[in-house]
Parts: sequence; structure tokens; C-alpha cells
Amino acid sequence: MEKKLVFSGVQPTGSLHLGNYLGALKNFVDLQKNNECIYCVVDLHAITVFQDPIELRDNILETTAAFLASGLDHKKSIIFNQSSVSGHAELAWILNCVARIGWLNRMTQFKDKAGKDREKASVGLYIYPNLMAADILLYKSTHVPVGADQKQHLELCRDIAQRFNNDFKKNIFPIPEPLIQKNISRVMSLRDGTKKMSKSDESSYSRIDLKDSADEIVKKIKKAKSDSLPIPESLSELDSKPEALNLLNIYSDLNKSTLEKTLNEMKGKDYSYLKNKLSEILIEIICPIGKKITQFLDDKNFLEKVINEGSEKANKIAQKNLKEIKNTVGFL
Ligand code: AQP
Repeated sequence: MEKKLVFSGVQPTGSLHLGNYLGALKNFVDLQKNNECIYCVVDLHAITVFQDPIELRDNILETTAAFLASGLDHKKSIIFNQSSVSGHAELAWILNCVARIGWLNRMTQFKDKAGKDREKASVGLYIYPNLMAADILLYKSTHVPVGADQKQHLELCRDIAQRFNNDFKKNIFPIPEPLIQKNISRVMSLRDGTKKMSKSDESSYSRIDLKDSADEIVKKIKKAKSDSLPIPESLSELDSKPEALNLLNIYSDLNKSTLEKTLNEMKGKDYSYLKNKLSEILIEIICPIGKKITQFLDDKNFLEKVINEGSEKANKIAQKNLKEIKNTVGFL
């Protein structure tokens, strides 16, 4: 089987949550077994929305700690922070000149994040998808594990790679494939099943943080929105109950089961039954990761060493590819 070259990134914008774990990190860990993997703490992306510099520094280390605590091995995979490899910003500029304004105008994440006051959003937030394309293409990555929320950005990256190859009549970039989790590609907020679970949601009750204690998990799941009727029998009945569907989906995924099997086990029961089972399995899987994050954070020198070594390795690949790309564009 052909080896994949895998790239993905996570923004250091706060403590990572269950959505980041089930939608991204869990997949990162599986992929590192048989593939060459590059995992990046994307700090250049983080500053598209203002970040307090002290908090940003802490969050870069905390995201690195979450990578390691989830099972990434810095000896097998390259783990580093984006701003330490200048090739990301250099290639992003070249790709800014390849991507079309019309393509960016279709990006729904910009519309969601900029909100009504679009004029006041940073230019960086608008061209964020071009930087993401640069992250992926800088390493000539072939596969990108992301949550479903990033699918549109990845499609844009494919369009940019194709356009670059066509414009310069050279197959420089492979066209990267998304790797999206099948069972649960999007973990939704515990307070509103139509919104994704997100670090920046004001309510901490909307998400399970990887560092939450067992008590916090129980409290948050107890308070999670569900439904006043018992758990239904069929999938179709869940269409109009996004919060209930989300809890059942999370439980199924953690339990390595399918939604159909979970419904079979739970149909007719009250949501309190599901919530108790869900809390138990969350405590079993998430609490050990949270404990490891805290342990890693006690040794900041080690975390810095991991990202410095990773940056060196990433930089070597980046410089080689960037030389070829610049040459293709016609730079001296
Ligand atoms: N709710 C989610 N369900 C599934 N996957 C998710 N991811 C994020 N939220 C969910 C995936 O996690 C990876 C890293 O995401 P990120 O932190 O870089 O950016 P994000 O998607 O913008 O995450 P947040 O939590 O919503 O951060 P803020 O609030 O700072 O914008 C990605 O692969 C993403 O798909």
C-alpha cells in the first residue's frame, strides 16, 4: 500500500475539547502508525483573531501537550509550531496570487466567524484558507485528516493546487485528499445541537474540555440539552432532535459502536440513562488524557524541545520544496 504523507493542524486558541479529539486528534494518532505524518500547532492561524501574547504562548505549549497526551509520538511524527517555519508564510503569499477572490467569497467559515460586522474582520481571517492551503502544499501532503467543518477549506486547497499546476504547466503539488471521520465528523455543542462544539463558545457548558475533571464532565453532561420524550426507536425520529442525536453520536463513537446499535440498546429509555453511560465512558477515555496534559505542562522545557526538534525537521522539507516552487514561479 502506498504510504500517505499526512498533514494537519490545530489552532492554539484555548484548551482542546472533545470535538477536536474525536474530529481530529484520534485520527492523527491512528494515521501515525503507518504513515509519514506532520502535525502542526497553527499559531499563524490563531492570530487571525486577536490573541493575548501571554495566553498564546501558553496555548502553543498546551496544544503540543494535548497532541502528546492523545498519543502522538514526536519520534514518529513531526510536531512543531507553524510560525517557526517561515515557508508557511512565504508559500501563502504565492498562493494568495493563485487563489481567486470569488473562491474565498464562498467560504462559510469566514462568514460565520466575521459575523455581521464583516468590514471589521482582519484580512488574515479572510485569507485564512490560503494559508491553510500553504500549510498542506508546502510539504506536498497527500492526505489531510480534518473535521467536517474544514471540508470546504480543503476543497479550496485542491482547487489552488490544481490551478498552480495548470498555470505553471508542471505537476508540483499532489491534489490532497481529506480524511474525515466516518462515524462522527462533527461534534456539536452540548447547549445547541445546530452549532459545532468550539473553543471560542462563551459557555463552557457547551463543550467537554480534555482537561475537565470527572465531576465537571458529569455536571456538563447532566446539563446538556436532550429531549423530554424517551429515546426514540428510529434514526429518522432524531432528525428534529439535534441535541439528542449529538449525545447518541458521541456515545456511539466513544463506544466504538454505530448509531443504529446504540439506538437498539437505548430505545424507550430516558435520556438520564444515556447521560449516565456517556459520563462513564467520557471519564474513562478523556480523564486520562487530561491528566497527561497536566503532567506534560509541568515540564515546559520538554515541550519546547519537542517543538524545536520538530521545527527543524519540518523546515528541512519546507526549504527543499519551497526552492522548487520559487524556481517554478520564476524567482531567481
Ligand atoms: N466540533 C468539532 N467536531 C469535529 N471536529 C472538530 N474540529 C474542531 N471542532 C470540531 C477539528 O479539530 C481540528 C482543529 O480545529 P482548530 O482548533 O484548529 O479550529 P476550529 O475548527 O476553528 O476549532 P474551534 O474549537 O472551533 O476553535 P475556535 O473556537 O478557536 O475557532 C480541525 O481538524 C477541526 O476540523
